[in-house]
Amino acid sequence: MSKEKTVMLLSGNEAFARGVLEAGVDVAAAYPGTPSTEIMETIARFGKETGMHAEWSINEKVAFEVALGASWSGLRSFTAAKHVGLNVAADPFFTATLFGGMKGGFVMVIADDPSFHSSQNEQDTRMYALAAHAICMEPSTPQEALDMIKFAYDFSEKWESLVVLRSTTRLSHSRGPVELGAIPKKESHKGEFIKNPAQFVCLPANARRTKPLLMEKLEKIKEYSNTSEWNVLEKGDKSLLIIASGVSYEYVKDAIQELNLKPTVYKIGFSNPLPEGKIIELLKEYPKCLIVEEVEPYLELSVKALAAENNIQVQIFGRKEKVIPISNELNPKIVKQAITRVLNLKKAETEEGSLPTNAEINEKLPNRPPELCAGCPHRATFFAIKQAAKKRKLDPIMPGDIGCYTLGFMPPLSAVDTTVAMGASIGIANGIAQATNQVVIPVIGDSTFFHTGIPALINAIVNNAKFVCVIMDNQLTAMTGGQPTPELGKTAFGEPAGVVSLEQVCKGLGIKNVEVVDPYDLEKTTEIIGKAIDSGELSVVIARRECALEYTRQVKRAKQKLDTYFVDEDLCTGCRICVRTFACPAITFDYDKKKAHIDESMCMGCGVCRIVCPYDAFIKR
Ligand SMILES: Cc1ncc(C[n+]2csc(CCOP(=O)(O)OP(=O)(O)O)c2C)c(N)n1
Ligand code: SF4
Ligand code: SF4
Repeated sequence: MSKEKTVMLLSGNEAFARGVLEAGVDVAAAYPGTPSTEIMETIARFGKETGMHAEWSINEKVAFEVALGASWSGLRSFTAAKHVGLNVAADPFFTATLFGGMKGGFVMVIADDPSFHSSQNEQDTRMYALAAHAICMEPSTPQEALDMIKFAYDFSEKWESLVVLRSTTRLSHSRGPVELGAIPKKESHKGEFIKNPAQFVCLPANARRTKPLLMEKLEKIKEYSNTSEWNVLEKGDKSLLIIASGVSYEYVKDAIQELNLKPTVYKIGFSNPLPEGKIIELLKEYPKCLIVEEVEPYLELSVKALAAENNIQVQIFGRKEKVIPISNELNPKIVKQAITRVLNLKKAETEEGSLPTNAEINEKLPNRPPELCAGCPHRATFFAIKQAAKKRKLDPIMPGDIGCYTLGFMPPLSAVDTTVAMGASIGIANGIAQATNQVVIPVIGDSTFFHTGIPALINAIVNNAKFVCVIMDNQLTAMTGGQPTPELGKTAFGEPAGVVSLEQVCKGLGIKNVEVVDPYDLEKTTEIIGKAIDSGELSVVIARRECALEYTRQVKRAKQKLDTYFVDEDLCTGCRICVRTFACPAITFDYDKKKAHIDESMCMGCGVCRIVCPYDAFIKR
């Protein structure tokens, strides 16, 4: 009797996680970042019973090194990150791909974010793979995400090479039916590191020997790529060859169906090394070729180079010809327009049938700018910094960082002057403090401080940079959904773990002025920040208060009531100080009555508005 298949509707990220479990991975390590976060979250939810080790590492570089160490010890290992996370891990990544020696399969998923949905830039991980000579694959659907991961482990072990799976936001976050396989039961998740300095000591002499070997290996893998089952040729008519990868392939399928065309489509799933022989063969057969891909012209540059090197007379269309936009996500409509232009079809044919684009949908939706939640402790900390500066008639420079508190740049707080990359607030503060006589107050979250803030603070100590570093300590990584920070003492599985104290770290570095304040105690926080400014010394103020969203969740889970506030209209003078300067989203202003108003369904009862109002009009219910 045949066994029933189990099919589930999974997001791409859940499918990656399921693939990790089905591949019998022993060690998984990651640092959160949209759009990759849910991969590790899912592994953390279901991985414990397999006996594997799963961890939220302190940053992507450490996560990569944890996985590398495990792979070199003969275990199947995994890491995941958002695209900019690969920048943080780039140093060991480049060397690990050169040296190889993966005894246990080592697979990493890097999720790119075309359209900058939750990122400061658009990067194309395929370019990294090319530069680092890493094997790279691109799934198009959640089913492929699962299947490719399992394949990638066998492949990684066969070639002793790291395999990078490139995802994008649309694949990571959209759902599709996925046929599940079995999760193997393993006796042990322990390996053995067998010493081999020629393989694992990445010194120049070893690297010189390793590089030609790597190039030889890649040539062999290129041969494999030409016949790989992940590079799929869908033969159509001779009018056009379309080469596409990742979710772009899905857009191509929709577009040609809507246009009722049948061009030939070559879907690239094995992206580095590319199936060059197969591409050359195909280019010779078609008058026109359209390249459909997201972020950078990775395929386009290679295909054009292959055509030129081999004197193939084919017109190739992509970004350079402005047929495919140079930035942002694609969609079926954009692909339809591209095909229409390349084939000189009538324009009207592209306008019918397509779903509206994101931009078209957004135009119709009410504008809701992102803002700090009601009761967010970061708002109170920003307010205190501003108050302390105002009292001293100062306009401090406030280099900001990446986390919920980045939203402090919005008016009326307008309290973030720079944001570049995780940990950059303190680094940039070093630079501005050395370059100017201005007062500098970098603001950084607790998770970000542990991630990459600490070296920049050490840099300030050893170079006599003077500034007041404010660590906004909400006790978790709020922006990516509340993962634990080192202060929480919890593993990814929720088990008890060691704790690292922020104040002890700062004091241990030798900083004398380290203070811990509660931002809800606005007066005290303002006073302490003021004192730190007056000292003219390198100081750290840790503003510690739990994330308001997390607190609200806990109260609701415990079926308790929040202590909300309301406005006593007899006391409210209509001065608007609360909305003009503090701007908690639970507070609005009724222009008919000329009174402030609290939406108690939003209020979480922090009580900070009570201190902000000069007329004591905010009353606890
Ligand atoms: C290199 C890199 N990795 C991951 C991210 C995703 N990310 C954005 S902010 C953030 C941390 C936020 O935590 P924290 O600093 O504690 O601030 P909070 O959001 O809790 O206020 C993370 C992981 C990123 N932007 N860049
Ligand atoms: S999630 Fe938490 S830290 Fe982020 S804005 Fe809301 S209250 Fe503030
Ligand atoms: S108490 Fe005041 S500041 Fe706090 S959440 Fe409620 S309205 Fe906002």
